[in-house]
Amino acid sequence: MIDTDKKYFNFIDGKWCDAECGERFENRNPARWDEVVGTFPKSKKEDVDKAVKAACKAFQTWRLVPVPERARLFQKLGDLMVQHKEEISKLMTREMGKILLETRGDTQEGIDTAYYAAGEGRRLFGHTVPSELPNKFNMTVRMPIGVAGLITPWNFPMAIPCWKVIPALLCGNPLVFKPASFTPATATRLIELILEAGFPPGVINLVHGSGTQVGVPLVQHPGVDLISFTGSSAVGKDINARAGAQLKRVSLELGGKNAQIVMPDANMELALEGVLWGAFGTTGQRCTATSRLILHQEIHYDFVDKLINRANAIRIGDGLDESVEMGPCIDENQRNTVHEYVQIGQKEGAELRCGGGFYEEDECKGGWFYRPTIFTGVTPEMRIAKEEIFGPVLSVIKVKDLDEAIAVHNNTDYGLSSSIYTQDVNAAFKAMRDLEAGITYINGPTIGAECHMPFGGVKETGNGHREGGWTVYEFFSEIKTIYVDFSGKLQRAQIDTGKVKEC
Ligand code: UN1
Repeated sequence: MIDTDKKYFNFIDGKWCDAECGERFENRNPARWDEVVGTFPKSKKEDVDKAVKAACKAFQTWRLVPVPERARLFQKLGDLMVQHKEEISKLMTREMGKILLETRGDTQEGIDTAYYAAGEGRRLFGHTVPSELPNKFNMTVRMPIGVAGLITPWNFPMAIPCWKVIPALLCGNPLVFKPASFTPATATRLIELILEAGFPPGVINLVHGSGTQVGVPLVQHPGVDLISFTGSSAVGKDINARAGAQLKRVSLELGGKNAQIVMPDANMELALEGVLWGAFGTTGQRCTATSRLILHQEIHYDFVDKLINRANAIRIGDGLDESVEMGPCIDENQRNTVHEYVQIGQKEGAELRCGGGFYEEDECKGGWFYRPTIFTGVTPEMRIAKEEIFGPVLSVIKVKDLDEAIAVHNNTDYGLSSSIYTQDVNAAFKAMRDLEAGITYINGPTIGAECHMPFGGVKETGNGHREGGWTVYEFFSEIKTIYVDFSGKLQRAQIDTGKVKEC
């Protein structure tokens, strides 16, 4: 039995609670808009203040817990997530629409991140470095920073919160977590499992609500020491300006306009499967989605022909039905944005080859479905070739050789993920070097990052930090440099040096 219209709460200072104002907002299923998944506290600045105060208090004890002890709790969390994987994934499909196959992958990415942290807690290495003076010892250690403000998007409701919550806590930072208001139920399940795993309640504070009412006060709160945000470049710039005014450490994971290049020597079936998965997986609503296909002119005609046939055959519907291949857009606004871009593409002179409209057949009338859409004849200057659409729309650009493919690829403000299909090792290495992106796939689609590898982009995709892998632990900890002088006398660096006696 599906539990609809459930009442969810904030979690502040160890207690489940409503917003101070008592107001609530609804979360609905984008595949069946009349289904309310739950109601959530419509929090405001006063709730953020309470949460930050609780996190500041918790910092004083949490920072002193040995890192391997913190890590042990992540082993338990991973086990609990494995146990609840199916239930979490179904809830996620209901609240944001992507198909069950993908929400299971999303939950798995959270599980992998928890187990990775369980091991990382026994590393969190510093350096020992020789001193230039005798009887002196130099080293660096990694210290917690303070209260972490975490703001996450709706397209990966479990994986992305885990990418932030888990390393923040492992490094000793209590947190205030504001999940996207489209996916607050999955976020709440994560917090419930974290508590069940045995984390001390004060270190985790969950505040539901909008970007303006909760996100902005969180970013601006002087008690918050670092911010990690994933979302649009426009919001990222605003956060950076606000947090930068207080010199906070900020990690921004922003938009993308990712492309797959296909060369004539590529394995065509593989390239075809790759672009279908990259462009229409998650209904194109990934920051890593393939929204441009850069095709060599020699294969353009045949490739496009096959691609259109396959795109037209994609089964659209409610993601809970295992036979469905593509779910809805997140809401009506997003579907309208997608459609506006399709109209822009047509006005710009691109050729609409498939899709291009709402999908409202049979059982899909009550949801925000859009047909897989492909444009050919796209030129690099068109808006559909440059702007992030966040929907199932693919722009195909024809090129004459590898140099042009790379130039076209780089002709965007973004630089997250990139891909090339080729059997030519020279072309592959040239692409690895010259594609302006934080991630390059050879013979794989632009989506599919693994949790133990650095994740992030260049240009307007971010501000240089990386999530995932060992690199995210660098963001969530501060390096402290320590000198221990056991000579018993004043030794002056740079001055009392150069006195090596004969041995
Ligand atoms: C995102 O789109 O915001 O590589 C993250 C991928 C996923 C993560 C995507 N593992 O597509």
